[in-house]
Amino acid sequence: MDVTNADEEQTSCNDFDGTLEPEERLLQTYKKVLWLIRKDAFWNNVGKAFEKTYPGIKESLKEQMKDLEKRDCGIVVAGETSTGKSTLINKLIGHDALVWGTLETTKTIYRVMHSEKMSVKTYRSGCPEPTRHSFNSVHELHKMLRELEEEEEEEEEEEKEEEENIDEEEDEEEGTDKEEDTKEEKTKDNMIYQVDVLLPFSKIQNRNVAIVDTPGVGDSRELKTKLEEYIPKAVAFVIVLDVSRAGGLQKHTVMSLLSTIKSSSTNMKCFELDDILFVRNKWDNINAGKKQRDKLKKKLTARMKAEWPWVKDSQIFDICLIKKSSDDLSEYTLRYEQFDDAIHDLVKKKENIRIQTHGQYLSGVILEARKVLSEALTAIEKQIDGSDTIFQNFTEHMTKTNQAIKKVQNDDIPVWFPKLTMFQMDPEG
Ligand SMILES: Nc1nc2c(ncn2[C@@H]2O[C@H](COP(=O)(O)OP(=O)(O)OP(=O)(O)O)[C@@H](O)[C@H]2O)c(=O)[nH]1
Ligand SMILES: [Mg+2]
Repeated sequence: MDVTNADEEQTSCNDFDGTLEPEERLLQTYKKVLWLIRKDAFWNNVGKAFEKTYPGIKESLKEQMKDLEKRDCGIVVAGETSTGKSTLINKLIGHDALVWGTLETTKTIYRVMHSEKMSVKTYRSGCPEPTRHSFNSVHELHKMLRELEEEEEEEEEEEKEEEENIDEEEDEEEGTDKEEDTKEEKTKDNMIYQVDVLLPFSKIQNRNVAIVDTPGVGDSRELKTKLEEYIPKAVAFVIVLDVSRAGGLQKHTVMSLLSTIKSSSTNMKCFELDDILFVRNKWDNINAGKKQRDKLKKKLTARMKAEWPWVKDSQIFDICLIKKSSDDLSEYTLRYEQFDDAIHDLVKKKENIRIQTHGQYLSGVILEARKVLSEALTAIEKQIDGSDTIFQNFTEHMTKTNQAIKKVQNDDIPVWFPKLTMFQMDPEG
């Protein structure tokens, strides 16, 4: 899936697409560095020395490239079903855009991004291009999202019925399998696997970080799969808990979520555990005085830390998204404001994170390549055979590389990129 091809129109959502250009250039740089490292002239001479600092470099470079290819910079909002994920995102973006409600389950991945113009892009399996719809008001946009959710619900029900029919028919006779397979494929072929929601955010006017609403973890295996498939693309998480349900922790759901995140994290180069925020929502449902609530808070925090020792107090936010006017819940309003600030900081931190992370990694690799080559070149200079053109070519490239890297060393990270492309080596050269 490539968001770049989504449309030709000049809108600010293209600002999001605009980040692809440097990413593509970075990918080319990766390919060229890999080409250089694989070359016999490099590998046979300095491969061992290089692997002292970068063990398994060839594999690592391929893994890094895969990570860069994910492109998404998503802050994923996840948790058990009906904990308030969609309500939370609506509050963050200042619009009643996403579908929420006790009976309104989010059924797919929604990437919410800032754009001056309002639009929705739907991605269906089997369709190479997303379909784009433009809107003049949030109300219209919300109405369309509601229709999409209803469509998904109908499909889900149809599939369930089909599954039941298949089970019954399988019992009765064999041989109709092919017909049923095509039916099932047809439904899956057209399935919405992702929706982009573009609209102006009141505060988070960031162009390439998406806040991602996900299906709640509950009974549906299919919805859980949609979430799990998206997890490796995430750069941060907000885990939403309902304090009034299942002991306030939904331990099993969160445990399974965190273990999926952990097992994916070796291949998530732009994510660290500090980038997980926990939101404990629905304090209004705890029918108790302040003292008892505080006691419960402490207990929940202690249980969380016992399960996940890396969790810090600053990562936990006790909030209340909906409250009756009679309740004194001002401390939750204050904590929500702190959460709002934390999200803004996270968005800032994650802006252009793939380019920054991979740029720094590549700079390090190239720097090391320069170092080991300089050392090796000095050591064997006298042995160079004048007729060995490949080696001469190679040393020329490396001299250029050395000069360019020197320049990079003297610059700040934000301006390193154009310089990096200067010393890309031509694989044909
Ligand atoms: N009492 C109370 N209800 C809340 C609070 N926050 C959200 N809700 C309600 O919880 C219900 C579920 O909210 P959603 O935002 O749809 O929850 P969700 O996590 O997105 O649900 P799924 O998409 O089904 O996983 C809605 O009826 C909200 O109004 C809160 O702080 N207190
Ligand atoms: Mg939802």
